[in-house]
Amino acid sequence: MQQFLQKLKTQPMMSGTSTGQAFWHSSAVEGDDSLLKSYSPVDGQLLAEVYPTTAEDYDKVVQIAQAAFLKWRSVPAPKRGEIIRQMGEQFRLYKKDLGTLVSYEMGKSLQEGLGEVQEIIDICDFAVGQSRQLYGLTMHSERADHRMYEQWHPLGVVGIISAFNFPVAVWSWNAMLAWVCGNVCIWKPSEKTPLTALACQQIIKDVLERNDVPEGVSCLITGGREAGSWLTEDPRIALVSATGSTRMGKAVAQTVAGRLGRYLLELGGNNAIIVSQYADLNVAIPAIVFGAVGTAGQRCTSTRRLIIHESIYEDVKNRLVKAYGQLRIGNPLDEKNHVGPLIDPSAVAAYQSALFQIKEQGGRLLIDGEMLEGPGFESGCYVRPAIAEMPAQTEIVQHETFAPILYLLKYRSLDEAIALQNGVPQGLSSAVFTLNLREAEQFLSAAGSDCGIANVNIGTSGAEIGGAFGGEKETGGGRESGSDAWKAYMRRQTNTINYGTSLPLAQGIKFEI
Ligand code: UN1
Repeated sequence: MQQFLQKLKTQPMMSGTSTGQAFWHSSAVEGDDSLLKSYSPVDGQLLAEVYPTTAEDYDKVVQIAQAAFLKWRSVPAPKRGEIIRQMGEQFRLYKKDLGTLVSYEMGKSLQEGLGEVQEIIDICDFAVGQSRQLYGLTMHSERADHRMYEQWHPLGVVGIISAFNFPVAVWSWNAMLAWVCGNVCIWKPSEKTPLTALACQQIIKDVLERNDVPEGVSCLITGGREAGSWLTEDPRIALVSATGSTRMGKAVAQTVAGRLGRYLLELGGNNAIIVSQYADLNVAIPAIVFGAVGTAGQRCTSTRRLIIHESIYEDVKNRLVKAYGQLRIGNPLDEKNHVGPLIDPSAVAAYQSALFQIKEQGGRLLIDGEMLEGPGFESGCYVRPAIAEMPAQTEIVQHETFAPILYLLKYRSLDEAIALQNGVPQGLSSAVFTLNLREAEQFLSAAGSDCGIANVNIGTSGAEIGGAFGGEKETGGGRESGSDAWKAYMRRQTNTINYGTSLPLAQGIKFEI
């Protein structure tokens, strides 16, 4: 990885122009204290200082992106797909380097860092196939000698605002599909993980250059909330795809809707697993533990609530406490460890505040969380995953705390369990563990889970890229990644063609002149 970081460092950052085809941009000067600092939560090291994009630079980026769009939209979609195929090859080549950097900059386990790069590779493969399947329907016209069909055209400039927890995969879901659809992209990564974003641009740069892709098809701007608002306020940005908190998503939605632009939101989750008396606990327990402590509870899909049938409640509880006792917390680059750090000290403070509120709201901590100190934990970002028994879905349970806290609740009937599962403002992912067909089908029916993702005998996290990813209610309603999510990056056009010698009007209207 050292070599890889070195390569990133030597990449020139020019002012007022681009760095080759992959465009990342800045005009900040040496010694500028507005530099974005990327600290690793693994060991507290300052990894890099990144120039933030200025408002002037942003404007130039958009102009270059707009010019690129005029060319890129006319490249045949399968040819665009071929370029994405080559990007997939590049990510295969750099999987270990990028996965390690993701793990080091963000703090997730190395396995999960590698898994994240695998998601990029998978969506590249998916997008290649998609490039030959941007299908529209044909319709039978009610008029003689007429043909009707629909086609899908690109939107233009797509803004992608991504979050720290999946610093590269979520960008790739958006960018790869947006590109095969003929759009150009401006990516604003989280200010907490700028280095992995720069790495992605560097990785695809060769492919863009080799294929003479117009400069500006892949743009990157760096900065905090202000840089995000440039995208949301700008009528030149046809679609803003944003991943992050519900609070951020509401602001994005209001601003973009105010200019009647399009938005695609992937916001908070508060994901529950129902553990039925018919569950195979040998399958359920590892799924629960991975869902709750994987990525230190910082996935949108992390398991936060466990709704357990009263007859097996004690058994499940005891097994979980035992499993948590075996968790190894520490440097995520050491493959022996299961749980790495939280992203930064403010995330630790939010976790500590949640633990306090749990006690205040009548909860009982079965495994008391705490911030870990001592050798190996110097960054101040490591915490012990906690389990809390709750008397009800109190205020803190309704809230998405981005940390490894698992709430236990008891139920008697499946109806009651489903009501609890649905009884929160968020609607991303959900699961039931049961071997009972009736229960499984009820959970998946219209009267079952209200989430965008509903699984049976699989946990809430770790979705494959082939399905549409996203959720309902405060999760924002957007769908990314697989299935027909590509449609969000295109505009539909209905075409009616008259190949006859007369002009019949629709609805049989007579109009003689
Ligand atoms: C996210 O947390 O924003 O399903 C994305 C999962 C991953 C993606 C999570 N494939 O857990």
